[in-house]
Amino acid sequence: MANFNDWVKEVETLCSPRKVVWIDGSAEQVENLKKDGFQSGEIIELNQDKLPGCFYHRSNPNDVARTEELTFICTSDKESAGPTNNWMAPKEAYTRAKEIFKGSMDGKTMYVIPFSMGPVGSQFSKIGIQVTDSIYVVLNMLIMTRVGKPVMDLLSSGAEFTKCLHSLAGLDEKKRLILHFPEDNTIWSAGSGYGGNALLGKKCLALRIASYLAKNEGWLAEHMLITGIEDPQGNVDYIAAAFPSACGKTNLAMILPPEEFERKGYKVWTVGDDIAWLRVGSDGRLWAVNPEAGFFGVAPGTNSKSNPNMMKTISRNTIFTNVALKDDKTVWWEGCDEAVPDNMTDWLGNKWNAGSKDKAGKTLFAAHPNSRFTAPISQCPCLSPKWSDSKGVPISAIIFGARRSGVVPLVYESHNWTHGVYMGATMRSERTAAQSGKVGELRRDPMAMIPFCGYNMADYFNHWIDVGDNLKSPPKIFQVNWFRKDAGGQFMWPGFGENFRVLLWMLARCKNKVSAAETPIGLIPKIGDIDAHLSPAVIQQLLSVNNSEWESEIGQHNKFFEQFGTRLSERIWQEQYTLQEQFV
Ligand code: GTP
Ligand code: SPV
Ligand code: MN
Repeated sequence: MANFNDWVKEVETLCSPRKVVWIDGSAEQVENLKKDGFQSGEIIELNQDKLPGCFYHRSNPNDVARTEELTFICTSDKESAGPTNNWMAPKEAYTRAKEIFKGSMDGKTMYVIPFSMGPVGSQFSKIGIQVTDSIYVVLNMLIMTRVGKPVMDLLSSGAEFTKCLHSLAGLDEKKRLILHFPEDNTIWSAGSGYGGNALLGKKCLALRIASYLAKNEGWLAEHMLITGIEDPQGNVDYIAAAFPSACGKTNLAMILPPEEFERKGYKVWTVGDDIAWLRVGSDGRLWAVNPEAGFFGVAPGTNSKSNPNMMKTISRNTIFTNVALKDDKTVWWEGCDEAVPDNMTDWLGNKWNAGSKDKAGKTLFAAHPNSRFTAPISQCPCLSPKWSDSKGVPISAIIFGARRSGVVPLVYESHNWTHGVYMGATMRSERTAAQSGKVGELRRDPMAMIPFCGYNMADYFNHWIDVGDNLKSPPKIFQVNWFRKDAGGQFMWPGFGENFRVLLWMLARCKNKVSAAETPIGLIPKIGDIDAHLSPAVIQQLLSVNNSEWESEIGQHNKFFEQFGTRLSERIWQEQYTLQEQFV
């Protein structure tokens, strides 16, 4: 592997910046970066009395979410990327991107950020170097990853690293490309300054590149939260849960149990809210690590009732992106604690008042639906003392969660690991604002990984089965759906803190403390075992499995699996046939 200094020199020559600054994360350096950012207008200082250490950023209106259609896996062989990924031949990708990066930092500063995903120096962590011309990206990376001298020491001792090159390239949509070269351990991202497109340690490294490495090294990189639930006796059970983007991971990761459970002594301990790296431990259990060091969470809907722990977390040292700005230089978003104030500036920088409409007469949001906050995980009041343990935490239950207004019950349990893998693989969910595209449209999102799997998804499903074969005590696998609606279009389940009741049922199942009812698709709770303040009729409806709906649902999975040809394990097909037989 080439020396890291050689690589940095190489990209410097390509991008031709005015100067190069190595980021060490010192307080003095951060202050200087902020000052430069305030001066250039890239970031705006917020009210330091009310929001100490906080600042604000508006992204380009054409750059507000991940752009999956411009995201590519560049492997020498197209089949390695598989039918669910966009693919580009590495040679073509490098050639096209070089044209974009050539001189892209003319007159600008090139920042070099050595970072670690996972505790620095742990044998399970991965390090990277991100080069970028955006101060906003640097300040985000300083929160989301571990940056500093210990990482430099590892690099100096010759450690492997992921080469992450990023340039705003004028935020020109025509120059936007998010390229992954798993075979070269390299990421090149141009033309976007937003979230998962630009903070390359996150989705690009910790999921797309990591999933590829994980396949070869025998572990899993997943789009999952990790959290611990402590019972009144002081036992802590950990869960890992995969929900598609903007479907409730952050909220579940720091769920506040309903008061009656708090009084009994239940507690929740957050380990991570977006990404989990999972390994088979020497004890035959599955162990999970959160590779990140911060939260990049959805702002709208976050308030003291839905997520009080997050409200405390983001009260200081937080970056707010694309929310609305009040005239006292504090922030506001739809679904926050405060009624609509007068005289705000919206995420586009325009004056905004309640009822503001666009030219077509459509009501405008003050905050973009995918507006976000970036906050250090260390500020989370319910942070697990084990959040940075290099061994991770042992997982008792894996949860797949979809956003489905119909069909999918509140919760059901798989018969075994392979059936659970099938459940995850066949997940469909309604599209959210976290990615470009039409919100609400139903799309396939196996294991919530459709945008993030760095290799052929058939191999990925097969790898999940292999990992299960290596587990002596596999976690139980469940599917949940907090989003089922009634005939009037209202959510039937109150969600948020109330989800705790469903977690308790799942954990009771893991300990064989409660029985379950058989349905054609898996095991559901018996009415009365979900301890909620809802009428039995509503609970029954939430848990109902409609045979004709499911026959149609399952029938549609054939087409999805067929595209993988013979590459897909017979064991997945077997699950499909067994399920279909239930309906004939
Ligand atoms: P990413 O950061 O994009 O990966 O999203 P996420 O999965 O962490 O989603 P998050 O927890 O930020 O929630 C996204 C949206 O779903 C927010 O608007 C929440 O208010 C809403 N939400 C979360 N949990 C629930 C729930 O239990 N019920 C309902 N109805 N909405 C929820
Ligand atoms: C997601 O979209 O799943 C996110 C936000 O967590 S981003 O970092 O943009 O990927
Ligand atoms: Mn996410």
